[in-house]
Amino acid sequence: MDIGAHAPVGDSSGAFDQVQRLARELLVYKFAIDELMTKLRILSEEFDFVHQHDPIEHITNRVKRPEAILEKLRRKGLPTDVDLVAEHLDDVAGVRVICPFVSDVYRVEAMLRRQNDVQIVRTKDYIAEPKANGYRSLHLIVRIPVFLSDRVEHVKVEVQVRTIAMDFWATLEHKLFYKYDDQVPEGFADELSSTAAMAAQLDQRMESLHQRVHGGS
Ligand code: 0O2
Repeated sequence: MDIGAHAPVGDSSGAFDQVQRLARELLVYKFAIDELMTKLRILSEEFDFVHQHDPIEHITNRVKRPEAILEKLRRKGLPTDVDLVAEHLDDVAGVRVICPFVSDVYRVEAMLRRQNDVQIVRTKDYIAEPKANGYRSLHLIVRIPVFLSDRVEHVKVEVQVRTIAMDFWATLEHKLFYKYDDQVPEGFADELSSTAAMAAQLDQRMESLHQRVHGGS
């Protein structure tokens, strides 16, 4: 089914079928998010119980809107067939994990890696290697099994793990510059990367205070 195509005028049942199919496709991503959220909540609560330190501050999630899926497929020059969405897009399902300290970001990654039913498909470490504009975060593409009434689907989820400082910067950068569509005016770019460096320094200092208070945990 091409989600970019419009059903012929008067073909209301065809259009209904298309919407139903797309809705069912997107439902599977919601289930994958639900499973991952449960896993992360368990890790958060159990680690806190054992070590008196919660490595997760909060978690948000979203399933990409159909219009945003279409827009991204078109922008990348990819087919807008609903059956190919899973093949072409890694971020239809997204989970964002906000951690207090940088060490917690890697702790969460390590705990996810230890789960047998979580396959890590790809890792992008923008903390070790920040983007040119200063963006920092750890991105994981994971695949998890979702058990449906008649089959098992292995669904991809993009997990962004970052500190409060990284999230503060990324959220404000997005608010300030989204309208420039990657063409940020020249003076702004330097100012922006210097604020990112300040956020990174804040993370380092907080990490060192954390190590003094909590040691290795
Ligand atoms: P949204 O609304 O957050 O989903 P992709 O563009 O995903 O096909 P790419 O370039 O490999 O492939 O993705 P990458 O670099 O892993 O980053 C994708 C997501 O990371 C973005 O999703 C943002 O959420 C976040 N991100 C990446 N770079 C920046 C940045 O410079 N600033 C901010 N604020 N966020 C960033 P989307 O799809 O852009 O949007």
